[in-house]
Amino acid sequence: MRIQKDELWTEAKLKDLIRAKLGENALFVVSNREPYMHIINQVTGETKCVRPASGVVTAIDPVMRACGGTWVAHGSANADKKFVNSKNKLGVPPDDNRYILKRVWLSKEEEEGYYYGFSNEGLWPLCHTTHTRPIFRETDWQMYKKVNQKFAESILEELPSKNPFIFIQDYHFTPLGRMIKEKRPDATIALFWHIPWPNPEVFSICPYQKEILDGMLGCDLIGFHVQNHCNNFLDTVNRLLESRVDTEKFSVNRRGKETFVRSFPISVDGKITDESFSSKQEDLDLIRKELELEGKIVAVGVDRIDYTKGIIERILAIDRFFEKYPQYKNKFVFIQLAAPSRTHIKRYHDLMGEIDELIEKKNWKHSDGNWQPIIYLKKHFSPEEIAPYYELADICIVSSLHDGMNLVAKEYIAAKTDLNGVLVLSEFTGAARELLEAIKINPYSIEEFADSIKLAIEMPQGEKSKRMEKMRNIIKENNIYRWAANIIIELTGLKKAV
Ligand code: ADQ
Repeated sequence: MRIQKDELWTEAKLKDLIRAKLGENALFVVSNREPYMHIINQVTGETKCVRPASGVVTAIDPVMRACGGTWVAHGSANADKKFVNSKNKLGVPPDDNRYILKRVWLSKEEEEGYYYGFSNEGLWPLCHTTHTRPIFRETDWQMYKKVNQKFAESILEELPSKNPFIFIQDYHFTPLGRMIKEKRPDATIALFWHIPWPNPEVFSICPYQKEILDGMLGCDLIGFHVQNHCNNFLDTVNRLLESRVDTEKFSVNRRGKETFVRSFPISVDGKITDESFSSKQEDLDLIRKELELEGKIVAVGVDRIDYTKGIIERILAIDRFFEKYPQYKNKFVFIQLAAPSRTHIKRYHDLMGEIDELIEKKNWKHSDGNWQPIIYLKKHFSPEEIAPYYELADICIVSSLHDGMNLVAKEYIAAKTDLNGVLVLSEFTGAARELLEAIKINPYSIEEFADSIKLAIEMPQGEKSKRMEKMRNIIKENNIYRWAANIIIELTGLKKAV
C-alpha cells in the first residue's frame, strides 16, 4: 500500500488504517515525557492536569487519540501517583479517555542519571550543533541503562501474546529496542529520533558509541525527520560498528538482523480545514488590550527555554533591528512565550538568567516609558492559550541554532487562517526543508537576521498571502496523520518481509 501524494489524511482515516493493519494488536508507545501531567499547587492544594511543552507530546498525542493503545512514560509530576489505578494506569485525555497512559516511577537518582545526566547533558548536546560541550559520566550511563531496563520490564508486562507493535520515542531509549527484542523477538519495533543525528566525527567522541548503536539496531525501523540525518546515521554505523550498510535499501545488517532507516518529516495535527480551530474574538481582544498591542506590528516567539532554540540570538537581532531602523520604535512589539525547561541542569539555569538579563537590558535601552519592545511571558501555556498569540502575530520568529524539525513553525502556519502572517525561520531546522516560502535566516548572523525582520514587516500583503497559502497546503497534506500512516505502513510492510 502506498499513500497518494495529494491524499488528505484525517484522524478517522488513520484509525481505519490502524484497524486494518494492526487488527486487534494495539499500539504501544514509549517516551520519556508523559502526555498528561497531574500537578498539585503546594500552596492552594489545587490539582491541574497539564499537557507539557514538548514537541514529542504535540506530535504523538493526536496519533494516540486516533488509534488508541497504551503509552508508557515517566510519571514525573508531583500528583501523578494519585490518579493511577493499582497497575499505574489511567485513561487519557482525562475528560475523554481515548487511550491508556501507563506511568513508570523513577527515583531522584534514576531521574538524575538517566534523564538530566546522560540524555540531556550527554546525548542532547552531542546531537545538536550548538557548541555546547556534551558531558559523559560513567555513573549516568549506568543509570541510563538501568532505567531503560525498567521501562523494558514495564512494557513487557503489557504486551499481548502475539506480534506486538512498539513505537519508541527519542534519544532517552537507545538500548530499549534491543532489550525488548531479547525477550520478545516476535515484536515489531520502530524508534523515532526527534532530534538531529550528527556526522560520524562528532558522534565518535561518545565513549559508549558502540553500545548505543548496537542497542538502536535492535529495532526494525529507525526514523529521522530528514534524509540528511538518515545519511549521517548510516555513515556513523558504517564507520564505527561492525555491520553491513546497504545504501540501496537504506538498511543495516548486523548479526543477521536487518534494520531499515527512513526519513519521516513530523508535523502537527493541522486542523486546517476545521474552522473551530480559531480562537474567540474576546480572547484576542483581551490580549491586545492587556499587552497594549493596538495598532502595533506584532512578532511572536514560542519556545521551551533551551540553548538550541536561539532565543539569545533573537533578542540580539531585535536589538540590532531597532538600532538600524529606529523608525520602528513604538510601532513594533516582540512577544516571547517561554516555558522553563530542564532547569535542574546548570546550562539551562544559567541560560534563563542570561535571557532575563538581556531582555531587561534591551528593553531599558529602547523603551520610552510608554512602549516596551520585548514582552517576555515566562511560563507554561496550554495549547489553547498559545493559539491566540499565533493568530494575532504578524510575524513568527523561529531562530533555532539546530532543530530536528521545529513544530512551532508549523503550528503558526496552521493557525493563520487569514493568511496574514510571515514566518521567519532558521535554516538549521528540519522545517526549513519543507517550508520554502518562509524568510530563511542564519541566526548566527545578527545583521542579516535584523534585516530579515524588516523584510517580514514590509512584505506586501499579496506576497504574504501567496507564501502563507503555499505553506498551509504543505502542512494540510503532510500532517501528523500522514506521518503516522507512513510509519505504520512501512512497519507492517517490514513485518511481512520477515
Ligand atoms: P521540542 O524541542 O520540544 O521538540 P518543538 O518541535 O518546537 O520543540 O515543539 C515544542 C512544543 O512545545 C510546541 O508544540 C509548542 O507549542 C510547545 N511550547 C513551546 N513553548 C511553550 C510554552 N511556553 N508553553 C507551552 N507549550 C509551549 C523535539 C525536537 C524538535 C521536533 C519535535 C517533534 O527538538 O525538533 O520538532 O521534538 O519531533
